[in-house]
Amino acid sequence: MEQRCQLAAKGSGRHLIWQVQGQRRLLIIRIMHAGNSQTGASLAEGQTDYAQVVRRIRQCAQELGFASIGIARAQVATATPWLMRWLALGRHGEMDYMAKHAALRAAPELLLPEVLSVISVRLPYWPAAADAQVQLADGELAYVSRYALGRDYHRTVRSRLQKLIDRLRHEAASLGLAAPFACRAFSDSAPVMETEFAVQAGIAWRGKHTLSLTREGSWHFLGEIYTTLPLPPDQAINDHCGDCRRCLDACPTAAIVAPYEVDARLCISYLTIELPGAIPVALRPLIGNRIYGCDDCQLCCPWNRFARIGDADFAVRNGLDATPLTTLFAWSENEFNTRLAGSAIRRIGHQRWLRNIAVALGNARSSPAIVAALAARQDDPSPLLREHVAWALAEQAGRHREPLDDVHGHG
Ligand code: B12
Ligand code: SF4
Ligand code: SF4
Repeated sequence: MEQRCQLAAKGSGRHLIWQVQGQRRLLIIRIMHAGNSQTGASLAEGQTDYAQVVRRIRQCAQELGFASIGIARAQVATATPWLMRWLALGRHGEMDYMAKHAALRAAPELLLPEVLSVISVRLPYWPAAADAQVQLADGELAYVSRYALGRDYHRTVRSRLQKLIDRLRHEAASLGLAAPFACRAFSDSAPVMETEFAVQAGIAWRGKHTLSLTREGSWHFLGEIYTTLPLPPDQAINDHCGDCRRCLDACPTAAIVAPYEVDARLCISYLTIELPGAIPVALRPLIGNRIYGCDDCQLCCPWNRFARIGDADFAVRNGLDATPLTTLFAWSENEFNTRLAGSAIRRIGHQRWLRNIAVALGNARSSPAIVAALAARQDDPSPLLREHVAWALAEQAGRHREPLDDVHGHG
């Protein structure tokens, strides 16, 4: 999808820039009208009451399970220099799509010509799962980040946003809007500055871990609708991180290099999900039993004490919250694909899945069952997996010797 968007952007050229400048002037006029309708100023005959449109879709968003909805202007000028700096520092690692599509991220009108407003929503996902801290402390169990225990969110969020668009069309028409307008729905599916829009739309503030955060915590997905409608924008809310820096201190790999700055190359989420090749050896021991993503910077956040159970679509499937590493390591490719159908985990493929579990097995307490599980895959056709298995077996062997070394040392 991101590639298609890029082609469209290339073809547009100078004409587009001229068009965008013209649209900006129009935008100011149209948003002034929308502002009037929000403050209750009377509407000229035939004018659409956009504030009323928003009130009506807020109700619909709630019915669709979204915890909040807000409106932002389709402008990201203040955030763009930070994105460019992050890219220039190489903090995106091998996520080439972040660099390749930076221009689309920085110019929403390249994804939807004449876009004026962004409807930003959040959908809570915290599942009723086994205790995360207990699981993290038990090296023989796999830890899968909470967002991936259930159904793949990309499809869920976007299909609900599509329903919201249908409702938006219905409400706009019933309030007298005759002119056609365009909409596009996204949820981590295109180069969109999702957190930036959530912040501008007042549905969250940005936590020091860079994620969007609310008084009900951060266990939510973000989604957006770009629209050419001039909807009245909401106000941003205050940041409530204060002096807290728990997320920076809790991060196992020190990937939050400064407040509001994550170096993805160090982040366990990147290492276990995005990185296609070998996981850097120095970082492997810090990964523990986290085989898909990481939640530590959220588990420690005081605001997440107020989180409630999220949407039913994200309820735990396949017992992924309490399965031994050795069980998951034994899954064949066919089992992986069948059991994880409809899960975001399936996107990384069987080989990366096994690579991650091999690292976790290497980090686990020494046990004959773990050594046997690793040995069963030491001749795997994949050189990537073979190398990780060899590393894990060496770690296991080293750990097995440790107590004896201690006895000799102190004896
Ligand atoms: C790339 C990406 C990643 C990368 C990089 C993460 C990152 N922090 O940049 C990796 C793979 C590491 C990752 C991990 C995770 N991700 Co992610 N990710 C994205 C993605 C696709 C783009 C984010 C992005 O643009 N990063 C680029 C950098 C430059 O942006 P940024 O850090 O937000 O920086 C901004 C500000 O911090 C500010 N800024 C920068 N420096 C400074 C300095 C100062 C002083 C100030 C004031 C501001 C400032 O300017 C920047 C530009 O706006 C978004 C979806 C999307 N399209 O937006 C999901 C998204 C952010 N991820 C999401 C999730 C759930 C996660 C994980 C929790 C998954 C997991 N459990 O493993 C982890 C959390 C790790 C973390 N602490 O960020 C959700 C977050 C939901 C939420 N509650 O906010 C999103 C929104 C997807 C979605 N639709 O729900 N992710
Ligand atoms: S997801 Fe984990 S590794 Fe990444 S920033 Fe948060 S705590 Fe650090
Ligand atoms: S742990 Fe503290 S600093 Fe980090 S996001 Fe939560 S409140 Fe903000």
